[in-house]
Amino acid sequence: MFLPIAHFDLDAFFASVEQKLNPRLRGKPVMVCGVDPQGRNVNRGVVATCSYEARKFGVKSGMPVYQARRLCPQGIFTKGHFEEYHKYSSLVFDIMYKFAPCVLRTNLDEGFLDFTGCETIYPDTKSLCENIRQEVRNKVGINISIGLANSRVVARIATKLAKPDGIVAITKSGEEKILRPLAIKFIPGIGPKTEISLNNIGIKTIGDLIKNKEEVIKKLGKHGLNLYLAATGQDNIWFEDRQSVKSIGRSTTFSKNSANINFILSVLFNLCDEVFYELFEKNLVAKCLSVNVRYPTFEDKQKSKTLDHPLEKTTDFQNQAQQLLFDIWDKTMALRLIGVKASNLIEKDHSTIFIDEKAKYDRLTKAISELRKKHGRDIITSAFTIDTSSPI
Ligand code: TTP
Ligand code: MG
Repeated sequence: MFLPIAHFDLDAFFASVEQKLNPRLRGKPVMVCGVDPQGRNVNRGVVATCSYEARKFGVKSGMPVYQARRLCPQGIFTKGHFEEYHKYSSLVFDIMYKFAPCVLRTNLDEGFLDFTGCETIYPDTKSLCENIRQEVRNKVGINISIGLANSRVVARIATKLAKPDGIVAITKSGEEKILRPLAIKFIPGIGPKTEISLNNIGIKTIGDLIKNKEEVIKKLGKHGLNLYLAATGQDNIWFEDRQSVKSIGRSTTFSKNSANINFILSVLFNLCDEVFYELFEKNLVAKCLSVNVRYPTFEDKQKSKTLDHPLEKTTDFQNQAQQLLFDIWDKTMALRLIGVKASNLIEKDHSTIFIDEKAKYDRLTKAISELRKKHGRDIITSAFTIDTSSPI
């Protein structure tokens, strides 16, 4: 069966990584706490995620830890491991890059594969995705669910139906039969408030929403139209490559506190490189750059700079970030975390491509970006960014 779009999402991602790292946690209800969705340490008393064994007790992401303890007193509560989640995420994405011509990473544990135009090489994307699942299971050791369809929105709904550890394919003709009876909360973009307000006017299923198109649009305006498009299997604004992003940032908590300037700069340059290429991919440029650090005492410092002109080269980006870092760090005190963020984002002005030097650099950036999409991020890196593993 050929369906062009696949969506994948790792099962209970942070908890699965913890179970993989620590065999004693396998098969047990595990709650991961004290991290945000990017795996960064946070002081919040909520469960970031929990294993499927814990979900049987009613524990959910975002639930206060005390409530989770009450529901599942025998559960194992563990803190998160940021570097490991990033490492496992890269392992999974490397497999995706190997199989798919176009990979869109939407989250650490989630993304889309686009096989449009690949009918000849991949006449059966469902068996291909079964192979991908197998490879992730064998090489990475965690479970993954995949949804296949003709559009991103339906593929994403299919993944929800496939969970845990499954695959679901929804063809165009199957859409009506499978989607219409589902509760409206299956539509991406419907939060609890919209769900209640639509339920209150008798709209409970996707089929109800389609039948009451005019009423939904009257009630919710443009949002209503987007929901209608999603309900009928058409990609709406949430599924276009996001242009409305407000900022793009990356940060790393070191495995050990470090004052080693070479190490710190290599991490900073690596983060800059990731942000730079993500901006490039989204056709955006930043008008503001910020760098933040965290000291072992958990004191945070941040410095931002509004830029006179967009930074068109990775090296300019890195130099600017280095200056900001040196404004907030005396090069001697140990650091615990470092981050970089590009904000005040605007669409790239293509007129600049007529300037020779810039055009040349853009072609280089594009070539590197394509290589990374195909073979993984590590296929080509700046020499400055290599030494990221030795904080001392
Ligand atoms: P999800 O993919 O939403 O959840 P999950 O992978 O834990 O479980 P599943 O996909 O099988 O339903 O999120 C990916 C990771 O992001 C998750 O493992 C932990 C983190 N996360 C949070 O820290 N807080 C949250 O509220 C959510 C939803 C996720
Ligand atoms: Mg997941």
